Amino acid sequence: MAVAARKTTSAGRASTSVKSTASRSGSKKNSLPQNFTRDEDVRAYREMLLIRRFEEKAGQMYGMGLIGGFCHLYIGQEAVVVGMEMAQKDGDQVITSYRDHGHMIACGMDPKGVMAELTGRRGGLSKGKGGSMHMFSVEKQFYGGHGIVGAQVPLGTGLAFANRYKKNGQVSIVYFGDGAANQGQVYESFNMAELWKLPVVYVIENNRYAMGTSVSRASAQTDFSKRGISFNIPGEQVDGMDVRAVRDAADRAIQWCRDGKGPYILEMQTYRYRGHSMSDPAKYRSKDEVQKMREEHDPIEQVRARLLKDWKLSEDALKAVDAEVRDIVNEAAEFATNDPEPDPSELWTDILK
Ligand SMILES: Cc1ncc(C[n+]2csc(CCOP(=O)(O)OP(=O)(O)O)c2C)c(N)n1
Ligand SMILES: [Mg+2]
Repeated sequence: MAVAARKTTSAGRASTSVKSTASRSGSKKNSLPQNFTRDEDVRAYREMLLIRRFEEKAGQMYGMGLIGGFCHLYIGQEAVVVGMEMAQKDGDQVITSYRDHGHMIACGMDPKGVMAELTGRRGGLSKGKGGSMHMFSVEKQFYGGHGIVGAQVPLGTGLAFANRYKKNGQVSIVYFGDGAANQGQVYESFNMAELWKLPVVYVIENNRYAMGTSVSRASAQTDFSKRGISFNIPGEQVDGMDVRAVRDAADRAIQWCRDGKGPYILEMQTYRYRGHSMSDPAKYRSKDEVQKMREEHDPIEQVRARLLKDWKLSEDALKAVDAEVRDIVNEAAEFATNDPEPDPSELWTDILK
């Protein structure tokens, strides 16, 4: 498949707060994030807000018993997937873990289809038979949704292998968590990716916890940008709460891949506001810690403040965006509540025999 035009354009550069570390030689790199244009800030605000409101609604519906099984919310981490997506071109692939609703929405998958899959309805993206962790879209180049920690890393590396084989110019974006980063299969993938110069960006979403275990308790090397050093893969630490810093780093990483230079690692320093899943009361951290992140680093509030102060958008203009987003989410929730469940005969379809 040919790669279409870039989804967004970049504006000028200015100094803000990205933390860039390891380059190919492991030395420090001090590049500065690009400022967004007004339209880019509006787009980032709208997309992050859509994910936030969608996830809040999913949380409510879970509480009402409309969603069963596991449900891992992405609230707090929105800038990562939106900033990455802003740097991608049509045709680039995305693959991630079970914390996947935000990734699907950022890929342009229909929120109605995602929500109806959460409630196990016919109109769900996997016909109501997959649930939160198992959705795919070939059309939007989204390859799941994987419940086995780290499993998406070799699979995403395989997508990159296919891209290189076909010489199609596409890049595979592989997301995984700080916990997953300690898995053996990740390093087997790193080795092959660098050896064969595969076009893959490994995005490590360091949200500080793997279930109830903090990074410092589980990881001997807590700087995840350095995890590729043994394989000569460059890496950067990025302020994953600042969508501009994410987009800026993503631009560099994706260009590196498109230039045929092989894989690239981005450690996104982010935070999840909710528990690991809906059943986690999150007693392993203080309420103050969460509150501080919300108050001082919230990715959506940062853009909102810029829209008001720097771009002089009115409160009414922002309210209009909020209302549009709420309508989309309410419509998705209504559909996901009223759509019928799959027919029992569907138990015997879509199965590998
Ligand atoms: C192979 C495997 N081991 C253990 C689990 C149980 N498990 C589910 S999520 C998780 C934590 C992963 O944390 P991280 O990679 O940081 O991702 P996050 O949930 O923070 O997004 C664990 C241990 C699993 N699903 N698969
Ligand atoms: Mg984690």
